[in-house]
Amino acid sequence: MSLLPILCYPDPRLHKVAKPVQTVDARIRTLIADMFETMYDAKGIGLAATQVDVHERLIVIDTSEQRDQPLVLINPEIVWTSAEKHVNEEGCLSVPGIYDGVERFDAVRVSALDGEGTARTIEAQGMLAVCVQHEMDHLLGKVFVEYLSPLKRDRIKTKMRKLQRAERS
Ligand code: K2U
Ligand code: ZN
Repeated sequence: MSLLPILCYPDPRLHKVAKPVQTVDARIRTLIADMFETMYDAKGIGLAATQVDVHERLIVIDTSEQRDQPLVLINPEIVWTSAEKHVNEEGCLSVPGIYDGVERFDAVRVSALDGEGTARTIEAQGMLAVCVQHEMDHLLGKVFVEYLSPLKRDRIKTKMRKLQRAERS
């Protein structure tokens, strides 16, 4: 398994729209393993393939306390959303150190293929529901800072560019 580099905002590749996975083959299974290793190493609870510069509809998630309940969503589609929504504080492995409120559905039902290529439907509530919606935005090329005001977003862009310049020097 390998650690994969995570794209950092405002990298334009984060705004590419992911294509459906055609076949759950050895390449995808290796990518899934590498994405989990990368997510756990980065202390994240979710990771979208877009964030590691692979533009296919694949998400890995583990919201468990013990970090032992991996969830793979291939070609995920939200098929139901709750009437209720709430604002939750979100962060993003592609926007390190930035946290802000985003309104999400309290609960969602998601149909997807699992890591074996079997069709599944999951009901998500709480943090899992927030994470699913956050990751599915990534597959559409959307980063959570795009829900914030233009002023906040510009300040975040400036901060991220400074951080990346400092890392290069
Ligand atoms: O997509 C990512 O960058 C992974 C996010 C997923 C996430 C964002 C907001 C709310 C829930 C999940 C990372 O896990 S951000 C780090 C983090 C860790 C625990 C709780 C919230 C955020
Ligand atoms: Zn994110």
